[in-house]
Amino acid sequence: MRFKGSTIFVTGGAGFIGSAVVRHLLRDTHARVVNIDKLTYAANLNSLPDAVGNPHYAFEQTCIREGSALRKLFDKYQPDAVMNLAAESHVDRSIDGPGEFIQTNIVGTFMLLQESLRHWTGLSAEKRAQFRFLHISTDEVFGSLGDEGFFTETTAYAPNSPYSASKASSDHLVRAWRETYGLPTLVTNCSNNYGPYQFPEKLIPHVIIKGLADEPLPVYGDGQNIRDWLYVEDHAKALTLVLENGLVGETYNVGGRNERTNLHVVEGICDLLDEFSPSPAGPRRNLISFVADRPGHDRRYAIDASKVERELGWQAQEHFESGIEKTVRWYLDHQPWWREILNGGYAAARVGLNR
Ligand code: NAD
Ligand code: TDX
Repeated sequence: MRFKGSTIFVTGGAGFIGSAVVRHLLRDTHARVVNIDKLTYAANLNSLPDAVGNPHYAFEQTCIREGSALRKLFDKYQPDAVMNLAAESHVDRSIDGPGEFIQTNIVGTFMLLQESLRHWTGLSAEKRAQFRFLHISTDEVFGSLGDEGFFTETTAYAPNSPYSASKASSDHLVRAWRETYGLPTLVTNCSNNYGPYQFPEKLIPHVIIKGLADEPLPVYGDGQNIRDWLYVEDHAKALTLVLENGLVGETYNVGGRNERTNLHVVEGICDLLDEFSPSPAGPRRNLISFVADRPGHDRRYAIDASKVERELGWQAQEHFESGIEKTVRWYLDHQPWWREILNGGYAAARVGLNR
């Protein structure tokens, strides 16, 4: 009876990973889920088709930077756990406009910690012992790897982008609130997620949508940067396991053991599109276009996920080849979901060149 009688706050539950977490909690556990989301450009309540009307689900349009609004939610729902996924998440946007990243990722996490602490301090001893604050972070806080090696939980922080620096900062706040005030916190750092309902600014959905339209497919730099891909539903399961069985004060790296160069990923999507939806304009690989590199572009990320595998029994179910096929099919089968984003004014233009 997982999470029976528990109320879980999921911040950023209308985003890509947050919505996968909400769907997983509602489908596979008994938790009552409160989705706290400001509804920025990246949010989409259509990513939660089965949540509306579910008696275990509530939605609150609230910004995590607003302490008094958060306080009302803690008082109203009396949560047993907080999963913090609300963030500005796109590296390229952080290059052009770091301010929102500082405000939401750092100040917002600070506000959420403060209100969680206030709530936690007022709980009974038994409830205090059970309460958890799980902060969801990224492997980008560790910086960039060379050809060898992996990020582990003890790798030193060395963030290179405004986005990753803001996430690193929030991770440190979470740690400090445990060490100093005793708030029962945990942190996860994961690699690049992909799968259904991802906003089309990110590499994989961007290339699928541009490829379907027979438009140029932008590959930054030489295309040899490596990312370690994690299917979003595997990630959601890992997060609930960490919430359930993780040790307070620990950090867990989550990754799918799927390192691929960006060029390999883009070529693979081209071939799948050609197979599922051939174009009279010819093979999609002809659309690949090498463009100016991202400033401060990290070369390689790779996660050593052995701690979460060994200690919590988690294992990624999806291999990249199966996950990318599912993902391409999903975008083909769910065109209204992303066409609404394009019709709503998202231009899918290049950003983040610091011009
Ligand atoms: P996303 O951009 O798809 O969604 C973020 C959500 O947070 C949106 O629904 C948005 O409305 C909400 N939000 C933003 N600012 C808010 C605020 N001030 N108050 C309340 N809600 C706010 O992001 P994602 O890809 O789902 O990422 C979720 C988390 O996971 C982030 O913390 C991100 O740093 C982390 N992460 C993401 C990846 C990835 O590959 N996508 C990898 C590692 C870590
Ligand atoms: O059009 C593109 N062409 C391209 O070559 C885009 C959008 C990206 N890229 C490259 C840049 C990266 O090397 O592809 C790689 C992936 O880019 P993104 O999808 O922007 O992801 P990344 O910068 O790696 O960050 C992602 O993973 C870690 C998430 O956006 C972060 O929120 C997460 O923390």
